[in-house]
Amino acid sequence: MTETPYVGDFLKDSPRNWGKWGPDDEVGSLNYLTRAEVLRGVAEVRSGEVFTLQVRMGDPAGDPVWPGREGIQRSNVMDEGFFQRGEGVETPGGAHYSDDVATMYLQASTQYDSLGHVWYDGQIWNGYDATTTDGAMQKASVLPIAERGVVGRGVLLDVARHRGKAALDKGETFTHEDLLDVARAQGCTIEKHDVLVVRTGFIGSFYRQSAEEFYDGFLEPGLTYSPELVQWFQDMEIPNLVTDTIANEVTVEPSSGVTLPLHSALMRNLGVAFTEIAWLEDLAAACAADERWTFLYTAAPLKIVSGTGAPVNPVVVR
Ligand code: UVW
Repeated sequence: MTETPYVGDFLKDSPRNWGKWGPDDEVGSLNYLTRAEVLRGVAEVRSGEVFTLQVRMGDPAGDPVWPGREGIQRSNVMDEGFFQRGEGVETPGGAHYSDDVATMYLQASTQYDSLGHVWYDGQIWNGYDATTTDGAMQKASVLPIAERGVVGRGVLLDVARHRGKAALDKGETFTHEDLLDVARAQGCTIEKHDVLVVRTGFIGSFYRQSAEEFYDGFLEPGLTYSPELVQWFQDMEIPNLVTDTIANEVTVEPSSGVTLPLHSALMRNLGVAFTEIAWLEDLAAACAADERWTFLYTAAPLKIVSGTGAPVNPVVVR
């Protein structure tokens, strides 16, 4: 049996955008989303329909998360019961109020990863030293992405629908060539600087089965690494990859056995922003109904100082 290569060796010739936007850059390929790109996105709006792409947080059915993480834990710390028991602090005028406290993994809902979220060889995005992650991310945290915001032309590529499935199977892969085939079949084009919104149906399937079934032999479907795919992202100057899977790519790259190599090749090396666990079922149904697959994509994760990532509720207008 051949040994799984070290990711640094596996990606040794992979392109990098470090320094392209200066030595202090923390938002990477989002720099491609200039004002002209915002207007290109706005020009896609036709019907005024609005779609929100976040999954529910704290759903009684459970929240889809990477194994080892858990969904948000939310509890009331103030409600009418407190006031009825005389434990609430009455205020002049007598209005009552509720309060919640929540703890969560920042990657435990629809989220933006920070560009420094994954690394190898002791360096994160733009060449910052990996020790800048110690204790709190001093570089390439989610904050600069949150403060910038993400607005551009989005294109939905519905791989599941193209393959005639409600959801792709565990471990099922596709490439950038497949994305181009999907676009052709949908009658749309992927343009330079588009936000790629890729549907596998996998997060939708979470809500149709038990957690045991969903996590059994956990192996998400998704894009799979090849040097050609990475070069295509580089040539197309893709700013943002959005998918309805927990980690945006097939869990284990089948030919090498490397776990999540696109996190390193695209996020760490090219600075592509990753949006994961997106809810795409409603948007996909609308796109299929009138065969319009492009739209205005907008998003801004929460402004969490030093966050490794942050929840987000992207808004699409079509
Ligand atoms: C991991 O870091 C494992 O995945 P994600 O990008 O979903 O946070």
